[in-house]
Amino acid sequence: MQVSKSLKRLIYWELGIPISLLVIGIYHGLIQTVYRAGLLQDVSFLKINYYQGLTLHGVINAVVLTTFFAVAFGHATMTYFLKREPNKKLSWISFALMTTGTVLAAWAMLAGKASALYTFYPPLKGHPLFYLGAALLIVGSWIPLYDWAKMYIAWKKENRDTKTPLAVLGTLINFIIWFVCTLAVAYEVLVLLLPWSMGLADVNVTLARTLFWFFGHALVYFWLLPAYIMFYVMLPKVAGGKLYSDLAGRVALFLFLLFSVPVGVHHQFSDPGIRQGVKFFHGMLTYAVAIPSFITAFTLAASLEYAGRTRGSKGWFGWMFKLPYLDKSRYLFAYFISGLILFIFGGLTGIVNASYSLNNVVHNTAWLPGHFHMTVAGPVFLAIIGMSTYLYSTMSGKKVFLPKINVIIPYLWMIGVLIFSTGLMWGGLIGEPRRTNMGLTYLNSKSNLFHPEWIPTTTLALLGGIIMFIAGMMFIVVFFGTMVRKKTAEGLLDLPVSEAYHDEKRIAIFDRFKPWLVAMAVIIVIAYVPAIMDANKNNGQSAPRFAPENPIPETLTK
Ligand code: HAS
Repeated sequence: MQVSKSLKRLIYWELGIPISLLVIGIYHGLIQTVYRAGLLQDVSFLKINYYQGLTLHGVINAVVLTTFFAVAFGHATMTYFLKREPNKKLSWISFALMTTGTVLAAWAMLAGKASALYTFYPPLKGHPLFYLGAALLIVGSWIPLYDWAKMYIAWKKENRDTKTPLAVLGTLINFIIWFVCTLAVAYEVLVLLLPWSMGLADVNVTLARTLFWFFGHALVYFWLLPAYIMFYVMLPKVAGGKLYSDLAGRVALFLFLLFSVPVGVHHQFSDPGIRQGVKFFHGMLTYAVAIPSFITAFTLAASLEYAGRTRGSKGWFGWMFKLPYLDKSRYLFAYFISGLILFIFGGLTGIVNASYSLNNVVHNTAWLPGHFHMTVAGPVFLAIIGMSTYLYSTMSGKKVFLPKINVIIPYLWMIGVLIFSTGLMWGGLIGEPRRTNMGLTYLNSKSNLFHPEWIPTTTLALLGGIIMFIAGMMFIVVFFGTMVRKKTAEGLLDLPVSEAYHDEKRIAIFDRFKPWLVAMAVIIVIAYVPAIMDANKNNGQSAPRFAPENPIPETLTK
């Protein structure tokens, strides 16, 4: 479909800004693996401190890129499926707020004044402008939901008995989850962290962490759902088949609405301030939030099997060999399938984390980044970069630069992540810590803390990191190479849309938000009221204080 120049420009900027920053984000990922393998034995490299680099890596890749992309992709899907464009003024205001927020936070991080990591909860403290930047990025990303809801209501009035398009349902559900979960982090930032970082008040660390994780786990589904929309709506089509069941997609999306938020305490199993019963309940709900992903795994596998059989496959597993893995004209398939293969392992390791007893073994070890690079740096990152190239190239009418390279990038990235995460998880199981500049100590043969058993694990992670870096840079070349090409066709917003193999008839409950929103609110209240009460009571005032740059309690250093 033809869309206005203003919308095109908006989407290009919303893709282009975070992808430019990605160069810094990816570079700092590589440098992390170099420090950890003991090849860098210093507190900083090229004047950027270890924790400063780690903060830049996490904030750019996991917060800025994902948020900008979700908004850009939301504009594309809502416009395409509802056949109307978002309000231009509001969309540009949202963009301006997000960009200002990013600039403020980037300044604070680059100036070394906010090495508080991407989770930015206390006791690590950042500059007030870092928190203000985070708040502006979030507020800016709220605006489109208001606008899209209006577009949806107008569409619904004209199409009362038509099923809501799956991509529209997914986008609205995703941004409702985002709105609800960011309320907690907005409160944390504005009421707790800003006054604390300006030296005006003390902070309740347990409460701040609890509010952060109210946001922090729902955040991972905010990252995931745009990829899920692509998998349900586009993957079967680009694979040459059909979506096995449309209803399965709807059920999965509504289950995410119910269970994405009330699970955050599974990040706090080791926090002494929160009682066992709350941890147990959040643990159970964490298993519940895995169900929509299991539904997705079976539905997508059935859809891919159908595609393989349509292409003439035989036997039980023959379909796997008939899919268009290296088809340059269907390069989105390569990005999607590589992400899905990684997610099999990312999902399974998530279930390990969710188990209270197993969590005691892996918490705060290198296992964790092993898990989350097979999720957020797996299906999420690959869907984001594949779709960014796709959206830019189709909307601008420019052919993809280096199409042969473009189709192998996701496989190279997948191999890199598999090696990298194996190194991290293996290390984690033998006690290797996460978020630690190991070049200074554990991987430094001159230190009395030297741990030679972590040499193979960190070397493996380094090897994976180098491969990921190469694949990441190849993507940057393809994306910006496409941008500078000449236009050869009319630029259109054109998304691949799958037909459903089972197109079940409309069921009212899966086309209405109200009952689900009420259920969502009830579960959140049950899960979080006791957690917040505990956090308020056990504020950890008597716990020793640490400054970010020094691992020794402040009381002992004064
Ligand atoms: Fe997680 C920590 C539990 C999913 C991201 N997670 C993290 C952190 C991040 C993260 C960033 O319970 C670290 C935060 C920090 O810095 O401290 N996670 C889970 C569970 C799931 C899960 C149960 N996580 C994700 C996703 C993420 C993500 C998605 C990003 C996008 N996670 C945890 C827990 C912790 C945690 C604890 C805290 C640990 C601690 O101690 O700190 C589930 O949602 C996973 C369900 C997924 C599946 C997989 C389905 C498979 C599919 C692929 C099918 C493949 C096909 C292809 C069809 C059940 C859909 C077949 C075709 C062929 C050709 C083979």
